[in-house]
Amino acid sequence: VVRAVTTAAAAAPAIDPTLQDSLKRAVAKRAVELVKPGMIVGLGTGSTSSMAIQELGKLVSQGKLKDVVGVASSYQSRILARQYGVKTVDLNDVNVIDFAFDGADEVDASMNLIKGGGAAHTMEKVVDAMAKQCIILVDQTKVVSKLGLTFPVPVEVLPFAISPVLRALVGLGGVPEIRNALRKDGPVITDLGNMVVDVRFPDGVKDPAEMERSINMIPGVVESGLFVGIANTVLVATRDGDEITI
Ligand code: ABF
Repeated sequence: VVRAVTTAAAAAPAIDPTLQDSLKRAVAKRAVELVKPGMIVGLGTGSTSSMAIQELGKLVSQGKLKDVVGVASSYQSRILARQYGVKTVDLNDVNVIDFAFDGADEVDASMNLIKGGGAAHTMEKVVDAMAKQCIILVDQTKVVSKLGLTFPVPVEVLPFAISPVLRALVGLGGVPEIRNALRKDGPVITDLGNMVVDVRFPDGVKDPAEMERSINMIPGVVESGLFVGIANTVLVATRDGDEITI
């Protein structure tokens, strides 16, 4: 069942992980049904995108999607694509991406997103923004009335500039924390060699577009995990087995 959502739900309560996985698989399959032979496909990162890459690989190996190539948004998705028989090309070798699928950590009713829980949001943003059609795949726990109330905003930062960036993020009203800073194996380092700072906003993100701009203007910030105006469709799997489009 596909029906339109006109208002955002409040954040849904957590659900059983096995059910959540089956919901992710359902939207992953649905997204891959939209891929046509010959398309250049942006491959997102994360658990839902991984399922979509697997499903894409199945269709490719069945000969149903000839001449499809993927553009990976991380080493993880590139390796997975190779493992499942989906050929990949470098982003710089294509002029356009026909279709991209990707996951998200939070989604609001205007299709603004928080991404970057998997530390891959910089490359994801480039791939998703290049796509003629970008579809975001989530289960209902990710749909929120206001971004940032429960999930922090990830920001990729040049290690060289970490201190001034942390101060500037405090200046924007955030409570920044370097991801895994205190772990024995050190902080998280992205595929691009940078650090990730998770920024909590106690009252959530009031104006996602303005906040995205403000964060990205800080010298030393590589990219923020706020995605505004990039998603064309959000496919939400609900616990009732419905798929809802925003
Ligand atoms: C990536 O994977 C990230 O931007 C996001 O953090 C995460 C999505 O979550 P999931 O693993 O649940 O698909 O897309």
